[in-house]
Amino acid sequence: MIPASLVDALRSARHVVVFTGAGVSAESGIPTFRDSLTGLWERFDAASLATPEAFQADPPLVWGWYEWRRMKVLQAQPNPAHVAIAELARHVPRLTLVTQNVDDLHERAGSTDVIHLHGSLHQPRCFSCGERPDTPLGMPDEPEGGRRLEPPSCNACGAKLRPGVVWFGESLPTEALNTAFAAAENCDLLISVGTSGMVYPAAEVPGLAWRAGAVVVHVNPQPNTDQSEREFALAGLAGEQLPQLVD
Ligand code: BJW
Ligand code: ZN
Repeated sequence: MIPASLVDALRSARHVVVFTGAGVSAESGIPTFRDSLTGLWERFDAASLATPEAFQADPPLVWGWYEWRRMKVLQAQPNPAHVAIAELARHVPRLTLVTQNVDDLHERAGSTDVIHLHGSLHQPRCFSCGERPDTPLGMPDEPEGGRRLEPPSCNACGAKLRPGVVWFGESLPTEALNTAFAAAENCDLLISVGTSGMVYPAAEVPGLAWRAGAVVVHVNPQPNTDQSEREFALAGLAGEQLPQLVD
């Protein structure tokens, strides 16, 4: 059941921010990071895969693992949660979609102008000069967990390409982060979907909205917030809760 006061807040909102994490893509078969048993960091060591130092130490290990992840995304389809968010954008005066996800399932569900705080699996760039290749990567064929795979070389300088994601210790894209923070501070309602809220500075987004006076709702089977005034938790799967909210 969606609380009546939340329905009212959604009906009257002029600017809605939707802030998503890995949980929004879980029902598409994309593993999250920190869920017990199925989370990526339960099975793989973040420090040896998701840092610039890891890539420098062993480029084929890191590239092959990301190619496996990219393959899983290419094989996946948007789920009812992605579709509901795209639909919501057609029903409110203004919607800003901010995602921490490196997949393209929001775009494939029909969302536009998606703000990717942690980059994209689909936009590799040169580790050395930052140049992006002009031909897209092909369809990878990777076993579970990936295999060692030599990264392609940069056309401009010959150095290795790296995944276009934001690793631990790296700065988030400045314009994306500024736009996300400004939207949070200017919205009437923020819907946070499927995130553990553990990774900064992205995790600041819902709190910024709340402190600026917005209504905040968390959609998560394991809500991780103490609810306060103007704050709701819809305990359940994104693919079930969001279509109900948008109806
Ligand atoms: C469902 C569901 C269903 C399941 N429906 N829900 C302040 C304090 C402490 C540390 C720091 C700090 N500031 C910065 C740091 C360091 C660090 C950090 O935050 N560390 C913390 C882990 C402690 N941050 C950084 O390093 C960031 N950079 C930075 O700060 O730069 C400044 C700087 C420069 C130089 C030196 C130092 C600082 C960069 C962070 C980049 C994070 N990158 C990753 C990997 C991306 C590449 C890749 O994909 O491999 O981004 S980490 C990983 O976590 C990924 C995600 O986007 C991110 C967030 O995870 P998310 O989405 O919340 O997923 P989960 O798995 O955690 O949660 C899933 C949730 O879904 C759960 O709650 C489930 O219950 C739920 N769920 N099924 C709805 N069906
Ligand atoms: Zn280069």
